[in-house]
Amino acid sequence: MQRRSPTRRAFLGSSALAGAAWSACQAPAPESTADTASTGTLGSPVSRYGQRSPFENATRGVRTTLTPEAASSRTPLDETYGIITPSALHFERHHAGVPEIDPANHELMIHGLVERPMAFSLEDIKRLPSVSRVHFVECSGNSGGEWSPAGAPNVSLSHGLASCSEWTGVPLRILLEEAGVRPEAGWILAEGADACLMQRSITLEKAMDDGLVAYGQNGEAIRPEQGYPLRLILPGWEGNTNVKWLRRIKVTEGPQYVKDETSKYTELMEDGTAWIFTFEMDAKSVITRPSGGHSIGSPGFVEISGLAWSGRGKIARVEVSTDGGSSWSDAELQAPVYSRAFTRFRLPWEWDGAETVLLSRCQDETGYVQPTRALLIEERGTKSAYHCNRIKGWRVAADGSVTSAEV
Ligand SMILES: Nc1nc2c(c(=O)[nH]1)N[C@H]1C(S)=C(S)[C@@H](COP(=O)(O)O)O[C@H]1N2
Ligand SMILES: [Mo]
Repeated sequence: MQRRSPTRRAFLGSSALAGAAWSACQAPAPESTADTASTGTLGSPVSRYGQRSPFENATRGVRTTLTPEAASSRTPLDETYGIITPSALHFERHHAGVPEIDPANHELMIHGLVERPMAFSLEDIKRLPSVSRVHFVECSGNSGGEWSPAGAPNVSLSHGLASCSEWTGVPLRILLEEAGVRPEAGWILAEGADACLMQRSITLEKAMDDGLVAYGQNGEAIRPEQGYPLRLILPGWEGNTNVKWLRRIKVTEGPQYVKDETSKYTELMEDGTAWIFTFEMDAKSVITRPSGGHSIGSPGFVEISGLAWSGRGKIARVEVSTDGGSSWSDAELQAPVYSRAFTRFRLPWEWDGAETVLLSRCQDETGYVQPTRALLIEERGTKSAYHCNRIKGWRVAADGSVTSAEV
């Protein structure tokens, strides 16, 4: 019988690196018969809607805050590959639960400082020119625990309020132009159809630049948790402004100072003043494998892999340190690198079995470099809960176990 796995020789020949990888493994696989159980038996028939393998069990980490409805769930970033978050694992943040909306009864109203107030049905919106773009959504409260020296123990808890999808929809500019924005307009107010009528003020400049009214996520309709049937995507801007279940846009002269931009989502400074409308997410990176809770096993080859993203454009560079910050190496960035999207970075590593700390540091195309915790505190003090983007460290112990490092 023909073996389907590559022989040791073929594997070694493929590249020097693969050779190193292979030498870390114990021994070539025996002539396995593990696959014969399925080869002699007919498999399952076709299905209408696919499911993952019953052997896969990655789940969102669920944390109930005030009530089950006002809660968040986190993406297990260490259990996703590439740059796209599977829709079923996209993090969730709801202030009043997930409404069930029949698209046949849903409309998006555009009114206020416009020539022609309009109401768009889903059908109307889907007739208009569409675009698909890959963008992350990140809650500005993501990594809030990283203000403390050690931070959260695993990457789901430290960075899991961020996910990345391919969003399809109509540029908001097209809808606003249909309605005819009046010259005195400077902002818009976006409102969701959930029980709390989530609202945020957004600059007209951003709305016209790259705002997207999305109905598609990763090739199918947006999931209810992500705002079905319509959500606002404001690439790179804090998650809260990406209003889900979008039902109304009011064009206004100035911002409205609604509750979610005054009582929350502001940054308290040391002198007691607060920053408001801190929209852009600063560049951030984190090593997802290996990360807290993992065990590397025996010394030898380990690929270090992680994610980097910036609300200001493309990721230009990611450096990784495998010695607690004494030296840094450039990680390889997976192409294509999209603007305001997750960027996958990888670095081959030969672990010698000694205790060490792994770090990643990214830079975006504006030249901005991800800060250390000390630098971030120097700039912003310790009173703000949101927008923490400091460098994260993972300690690898001599037994191969990985925990969060104080950096
Ligand atoms: N209508 C509405 N939009 C909303 C929210 C909400 O509760 N209601 N939560 C916001 C917050 S705080 C975040 S971080 C993102 C989360 O998007 P996701 O649940 O698709 O990950 O949606 C934003 N849009
Ligand atoms: Mo959020």
